[in-house]
Amino acid sequence: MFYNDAKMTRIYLDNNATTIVDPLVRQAMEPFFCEQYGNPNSLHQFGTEVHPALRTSMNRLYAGINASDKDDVIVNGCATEGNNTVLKGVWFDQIRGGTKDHIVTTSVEHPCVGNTARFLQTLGAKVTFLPVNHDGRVEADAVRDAITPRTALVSVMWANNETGILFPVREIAEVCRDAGVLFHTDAVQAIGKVKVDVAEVPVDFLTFSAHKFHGPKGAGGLFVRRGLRLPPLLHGGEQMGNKRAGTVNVANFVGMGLAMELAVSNLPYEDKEVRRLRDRLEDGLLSLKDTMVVGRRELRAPNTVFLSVRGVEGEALLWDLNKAGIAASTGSACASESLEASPIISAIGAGPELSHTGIRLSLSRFTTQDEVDETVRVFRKAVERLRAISSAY
Ligand code: C6P
Repeated sequence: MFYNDAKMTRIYLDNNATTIVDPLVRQAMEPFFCEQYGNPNSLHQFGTEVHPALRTSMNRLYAGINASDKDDVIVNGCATEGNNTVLKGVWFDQIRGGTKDHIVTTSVEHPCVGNTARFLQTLGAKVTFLPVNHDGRVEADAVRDAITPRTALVSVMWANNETGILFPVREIAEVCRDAGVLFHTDAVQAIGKVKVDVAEVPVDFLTFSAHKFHGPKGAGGLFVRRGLRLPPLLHGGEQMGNKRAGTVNVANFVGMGLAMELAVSNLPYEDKEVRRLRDRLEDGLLSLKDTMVVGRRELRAPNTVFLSVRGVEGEALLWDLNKAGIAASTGSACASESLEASPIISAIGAGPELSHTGIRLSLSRFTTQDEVDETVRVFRKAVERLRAISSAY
């Protein structure tokens, strides 16, 4: 259990929004603020002395996703940047003015994919937003059926941020490879939760974000398969081999590399212990009547549960939990001010009476059993209180 100075409970179950920086990561970053603060592009010792740390970090990123040294990993500012780079890059390089003008994606991507695709529509791109099925997934057959001779790119996330549902990216990647169409996956919610191996899954582009796996905010990565070109989103200096201009954030880059290594080495713990705690939490919450979890357990990342509680507004529940020191969310953190129903709840075909009742709880390797048990206790009390005053229940 975490306590703040006033000995208030602080339980953090919003790890799909962001994660605590691992103390080892913070320690590794520290020398790069006030000691080794040189610009790595400078030719003097202040610049060159950071090179070994950057090389180590890059090697850790390659190893973490099993990329080959012929592939590219471009370090950038966040997954939003990586996803924009892929969609807009393919638009500029492959679609604009060519014979291909079609992108296939899903209706449940993060807004940095969905809204970028919508922006490209205004420039003339044709976009298919595939709906998810009752399992909350898009199957490879649906992708195969959506591909036309004009399709340039398919973009399907590895794991959904709201439900944790894992998409069949390997099958989808194979469909795309066979059809000669580029395939991008947003693996933000997959790294550190399930194995992500670009040698096994033939993706062309893959994006990730350090703050989702106990690294710093403001650091992301974009994998680009060998031989593929992607114009930079940011033009300017020659950093990242002309693929991403702007002075490298050395501390963040170093932190992300170590965070990746730790995330991958902790995968067995994630799969066993985080999964056990998530299942314990889920079982505790499901013992309340009229509750429903979105997505079958075996199809979900081990840390996430997205629950619908009949007769209770997700926001009201969130508020009660927050008052008790427990952090959860009703969905994506960046849509938390939207009054729209959660797209995933709508997408799985739940009726309007369920559309505002969703709540996401997401664990990490720092979550303890005490925290889970306390959350179940507080959650049950909050639901009973809210249902007692609800006219809809
Ligand atoms: N999702 C959530 O609460 P950035 O912050 O740009 O590094 O990551 C954006 C992003 C992209 N793809 C997926 C699948 C994501 O989950 C996120 C971030 C958070 O669900 C904050 S909105």
